[in-house]
Amino acid sequence: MESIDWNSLSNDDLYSIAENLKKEKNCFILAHNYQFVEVQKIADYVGDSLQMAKVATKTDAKMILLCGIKIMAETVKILNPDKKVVMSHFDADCPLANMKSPDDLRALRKKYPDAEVVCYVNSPAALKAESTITCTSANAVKVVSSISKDKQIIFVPDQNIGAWVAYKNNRELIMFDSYCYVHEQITLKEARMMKEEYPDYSLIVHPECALDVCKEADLVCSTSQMIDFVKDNDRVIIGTEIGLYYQLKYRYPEKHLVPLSPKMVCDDMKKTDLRGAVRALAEEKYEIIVTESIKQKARKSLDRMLFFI
Ligand code: CIZ
Ligand code: SF4
Repeated sequence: MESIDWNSLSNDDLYSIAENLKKEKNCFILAHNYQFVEVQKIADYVGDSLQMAKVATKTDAKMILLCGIKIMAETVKILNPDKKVVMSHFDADCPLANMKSPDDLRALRKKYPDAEVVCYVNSPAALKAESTITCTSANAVKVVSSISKDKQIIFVPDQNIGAWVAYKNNRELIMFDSYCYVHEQITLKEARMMKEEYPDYSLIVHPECALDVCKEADLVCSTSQMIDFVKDNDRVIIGTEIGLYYQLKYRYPEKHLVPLSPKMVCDDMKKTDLRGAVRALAEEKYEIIVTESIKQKARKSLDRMLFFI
């Protein structure tokens, strides 16, 4: 592979190199819902972070290439400790996940020593290791409602999902002020303007959007739940990172879909392109390593959630 001139290859060349390398290396490729469609085309499975981690436990491939961001690859590694997990890009990660450190969470736990700590899956393994249970955007409301009313709850790291969960469960949560810049930038005014422009469309949004935008939506859900919704419905405004809109347009070209805003682009999710993904597969450079003690503690928090669903 050393002598490949990567810049000279067409997409067709890259697709065929990827097919050969997958077989040669016994590698299973996962791509997140927000990835470019071209990258999703080389994947054996496309989904949200939890779906990817779970599917990875079912393959007997020796190696997994994750096209997405580092924290998702860590979750895959924790649930698949015996497999080599490789990332598609050396520094694609989630700014929301890294706004606060495990030390910040330890300080909060000190202040509220009896609180349960619920950690949204978009977080580094070291933060999950400091929590009692993990949740995803698909089950956050349910996970929190399973916790006894007399318990205080620390919910990290995303304050917008936290606000949505608090609103749905009618209870207070102790939170960080971390947020996802891709989703939080959407204002209520913009959401209302789209509804006015497309009055017969459903508005579906991700709970990383601000609470007032979520309240305006017909459905607040994860990306996998958005895909299920579009399968059964037409005329939908897609309120999440733009990659999901492109994936849905590709899968359902006949449907009437519009993005809530073309501004909803995650720079880190877009660091991986087809060339980079195939090169990462060839070179296996960006292996994910999680230390043993963090792996064990984070696994407990993840297992509690998996048992739950
Ligand atoms: O959990 C994921 O994959 C994310 C970040 C989005 C979603 O809700 O599916
Ligand atoms: Fe993180 Fe937001 Fe990008 Fe998702 S869209 S990876 S939450 S910054």
